[in-house]
Parts: sequence; C-alpha cells; structure tokens
Amino acid sequence: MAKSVAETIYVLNGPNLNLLGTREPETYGHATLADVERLCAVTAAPFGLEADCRQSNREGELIDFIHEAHAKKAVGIIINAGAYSHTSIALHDALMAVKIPTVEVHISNIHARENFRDHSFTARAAFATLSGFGIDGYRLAINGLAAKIGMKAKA
Ligand code: DHK
Repeated sequence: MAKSVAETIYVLNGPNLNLLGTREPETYGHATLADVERLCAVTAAPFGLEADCRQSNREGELIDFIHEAHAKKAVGIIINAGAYSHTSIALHDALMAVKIPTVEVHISNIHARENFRDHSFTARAAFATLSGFGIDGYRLAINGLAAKIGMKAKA
C-alpha cells in the first residue's frame, strides 16, 4: 500500500516566545520553545499531520509565514502571535486572507492579566482560542484543529 504523505500544519510563535524557559517563568512556565515544538510534532504525528514550527520577533515575517502556509497548502495554523495578538490588524488580515482553519493559543490566561491583553485581533480570525493552559494549550489546540478538519488519530 502506498504510504500517505503527511499534511502540514503551521505552528507560528511570535515575539519573545523564543525566550520561553527563562522569560517570566511564573507566567509562562519553564518549558522552552524547543519543548513546545517537540510537543507539537508528537501531538500532530498520530493524525498524519506534520507540524512546521516557526518563530519570529517580526510582524512582517509572521505574515510571510501565513502566506507561505497558504502557498504550501497547509491544512491548519496554530498561532501564538504574542503581543502582536493585541495590536496587529495586519496579522488578522493575513489570516482572513488565507482562510486556513486557525486556532489561537496563549500560554497564559490573557483575560486574567493586564487590560491591554484582553483583546486579540488575531483571535477574530481563528475558529477557536485557548488561553491559560500553559504549553499544553498547543497540544489541545492541535487536537481541536484535527477534529475540526476531520483528521482521525491512527492507532
Ligand atoms: C504571549 C505573549 O508574548 C504576550 O504578549 C501575550 C502570550 C500572551 C501568551 O500567554 O502566550 O499577551
């Protein structure tokens, strides 16, 4: 039987998330970005999904990643745009333009923090948001995304 080619999901992390592990551990925990990316890869695999993980501290580069996801026919996006979630209409517009099923993740509970974190532009372009589960939010998001796009885990 022919081996099926894995579908790709993009996992996009925005500014300062490269500092996970050392950045405000009381808020973001002790796991590193490499831990997050490993978690995404092992969570995606049973669904026949490959997690293409990117991080950038630059808004324009994150937009380019979203365009690239579209060009490469990615079947889903998990995005934690960091502080750009709260400011970037351009990232919102990029997600709206590509129409790829998207889940927004925040490690911390943005609604229990400063008022300026309470609103997310990117969340408006996502079909679901997870906030406050720590890095487990990425695992939950991939499971939710897989269910949404009809991918079943293989035994
Ligand atoms: C990460 C950030 O960098 C913040 O700017 C957001 C988010 C929250 C998180 O919880 O993952 O406000």
